[in-house]
Amino acid sequence: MSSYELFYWPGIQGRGEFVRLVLEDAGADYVDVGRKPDGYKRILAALNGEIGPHVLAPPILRAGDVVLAQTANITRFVGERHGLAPADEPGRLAAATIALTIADLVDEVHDTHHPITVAEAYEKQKPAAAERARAFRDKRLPKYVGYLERNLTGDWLVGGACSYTDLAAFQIVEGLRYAFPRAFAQVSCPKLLALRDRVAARPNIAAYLASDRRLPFNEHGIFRRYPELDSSSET
Ligand SMILES: N[C@@H](CCC(=O)N[C@@H](CS)C(=O)NCC(=O)O)C(=O)O
Repeated sequence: MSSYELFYWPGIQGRGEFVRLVLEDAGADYVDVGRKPDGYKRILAALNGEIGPHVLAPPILRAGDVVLAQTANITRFVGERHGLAPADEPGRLAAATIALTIADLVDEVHDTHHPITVAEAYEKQKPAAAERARAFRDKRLPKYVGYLERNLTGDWLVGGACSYTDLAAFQIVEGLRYAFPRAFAQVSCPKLLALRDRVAARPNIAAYLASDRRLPFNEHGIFRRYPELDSSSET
């Protein structure tokens, strides 16, 4: 049996991708349950409490007797077990703080296409989505990107080595470039872009990105390319 089982919806990167990147960089032995033939059924069973009572939504990770959810919590857990986290407590807390802030950013990206309810499709909430996306592009995107940029005083976000937080920052750059190519291009963040390249060049990450385990972005995940939600080309 594998050391880790990741329970996440099939067919999308979504929040599961933040977990996959840490497992892949660590070279961990894991099963992406959602991509197995009975995966969808097993995810529904997990959400029904079958593997533990504390989980409400994917991603969920099982490691032996340990079952946990919440993306930043999972990436911290795996990162700390595999040397992808600072060794000292202040560093660990700083990495967790940044990871939780990135989770907030992910929520805000999600809300650009689902500003009213997750129970209805984007197509049913387009006017609100347009307003929400404008506010996100104008204020929130520059604020979060600026936050990551100013945390980069060295090669990595916390301490002297790559941590799970850097892998999350990589995914943010990839996602924002996919979903908001024009708005993202307008924000200056040379250090964050250099971090993205350093992460992409890590051997296990490079191998993962070239594999069929790395799903392409699509319009079912968190980062969706709806050109009408990006800046217009003139601005
Ligand atoms: N704060 C949670 C959010 C989890 C979440 O919203 N998961 C989505 C998929 S990315 C889901 O399927 N949610 C179902 C639900 O909330 O009922 C995290 O960061 O993991």
